[in-house]
Amino acid sequence: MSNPLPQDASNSSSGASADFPIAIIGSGFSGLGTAIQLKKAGIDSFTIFERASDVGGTWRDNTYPGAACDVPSHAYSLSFEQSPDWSRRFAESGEIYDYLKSITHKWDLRKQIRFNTEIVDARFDEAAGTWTLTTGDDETFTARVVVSCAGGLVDPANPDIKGLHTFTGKIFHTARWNHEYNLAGRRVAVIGTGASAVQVVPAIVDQVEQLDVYQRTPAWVVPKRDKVYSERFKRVLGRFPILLRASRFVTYWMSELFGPIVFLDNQRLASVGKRGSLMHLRAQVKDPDLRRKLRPNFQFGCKRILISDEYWSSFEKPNVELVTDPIEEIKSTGIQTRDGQFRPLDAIIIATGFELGMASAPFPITGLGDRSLDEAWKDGAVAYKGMTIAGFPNWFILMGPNTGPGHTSVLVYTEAQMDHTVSAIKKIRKEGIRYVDVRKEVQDHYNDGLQGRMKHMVWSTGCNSWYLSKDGSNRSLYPGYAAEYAVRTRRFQPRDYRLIR
Ligand code: N01
Repeated sequence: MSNPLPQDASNSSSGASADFPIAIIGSGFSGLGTAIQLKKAGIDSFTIFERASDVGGTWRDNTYPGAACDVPSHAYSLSFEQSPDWSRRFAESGEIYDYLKSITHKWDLRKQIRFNTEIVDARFDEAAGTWTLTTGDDETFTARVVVSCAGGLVDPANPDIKGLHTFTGKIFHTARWNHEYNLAGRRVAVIGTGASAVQVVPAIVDQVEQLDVYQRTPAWVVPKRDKVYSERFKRVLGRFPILLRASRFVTYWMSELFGPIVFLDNQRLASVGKRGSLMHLRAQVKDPDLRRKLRPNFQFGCKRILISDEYWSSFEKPNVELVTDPIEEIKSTGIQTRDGQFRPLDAIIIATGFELGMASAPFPITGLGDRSLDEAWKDGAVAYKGMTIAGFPNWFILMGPNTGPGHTSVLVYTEAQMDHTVSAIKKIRKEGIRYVDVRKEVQDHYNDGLQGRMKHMVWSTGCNSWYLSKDGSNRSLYPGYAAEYAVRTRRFQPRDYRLIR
């Protein structure tokens, strides 16, 4: 049976359509932020579908020791829900999770969230202008608009290493940390040296007996300069919110100012970042042999820049070994590298990132003319401004293709997407439009421009990273300033869409 979503409680006061069910998929930053913006616009007729049993997305799932954001919290929080209470410059995962729970509570969102409800299929009905969503329990719901906030870096990627499943010790991914297992006194391996590893390695190094870090590619690391905020500082921020806004403003514009060092393919600019990172390496690691192994040989910014004041120095500790010889095989009691060396282990921590393949389309989605999104995206994920896809009307994606930053807070992008989506919903509702469908030629023109600019970006300089699809194209990041993306995205432009009444 197909249940309509709840009616809009605000309809009578807003004078808008009495029945306009909206489905939001996911309750991380994007889903909660969209819900709040809808409420602020007087639209209450939404239901959030969440496959887990709580809100929080990434920050509910990533609980590994050391997990924290790498953008200062005054900027890595919603601009319309700022908090003076962050305990430190770069908040740890638990504090961000608490922040997300607190805004959920403040806006009384839980009653509109269906937890433990995974959407497994979505199909558009052109005549009715509605989406039918099917859950894992085979329930169906109809919605006029779907806002997909399913997130990009969600499902853990396990490495394709021979013998991975034969290991008889403990083995777990950073994004599914095993808190029952005590690492104290154990021989532990970390596979991978990306953003997750750079945080977990220093956090566990002093607990374990032996730590082997398996590095396939070294990463550029820059100083973090974290600091704890005093109670007095937080009180002042609480009393004078303008200072909080100023802190956010400075972080935002500094990131924009230095952004080209990180995102442009420009040797001279990159050398500024590279020099800073190499100075950091020299200060952290005294052993020249070790420094040589840790020094990246690809352009600064090509992979995500990592920030840490403790990662590189961890390798000078007597219980840590940096293993650069490729892994040959995982055996039942340890790892063997290609040089024939076998290192016995009690536990293996997989820090190899996330499955990105079809991040914005994690289940079958069928649009106009029975066309599936898999089919539409067979040559790669494309969307207009990363949000709407021709042939998939009234479907909005947050954190969709080419909307990630390499240099600043992703929330700048998602907030612009929330504004765009809410302004589209307001128009559809007010004018009784059956559906809006982005014009194919507008979408193509936008993406041709985007991919043209991509050639001038550092991510295209030959390194391998999760930013790139299998065919080498970049469907992840936005090739430019966050401010530019926000300005061109914030408002829904009806002329870019077919408006079917
Ligand atoms: O994953 P990654 P991550 N054998 O893909 C290696 C966000 N994030 O979880 O470089 C051996 O960056 C791989 O090696 P290589 C953030 O956006 C944010 O660390 O491909 N090694 C690499 O070293 C980030 O960018 C935060 O040669 C293998 C590592 O595993 C994104 O999540 C914190 C391998 C994967 O690095 C992903 O970060 C954490 C194999 N078969 C994450 N396969 C913060 O905000 C892969 N690797 C702080």
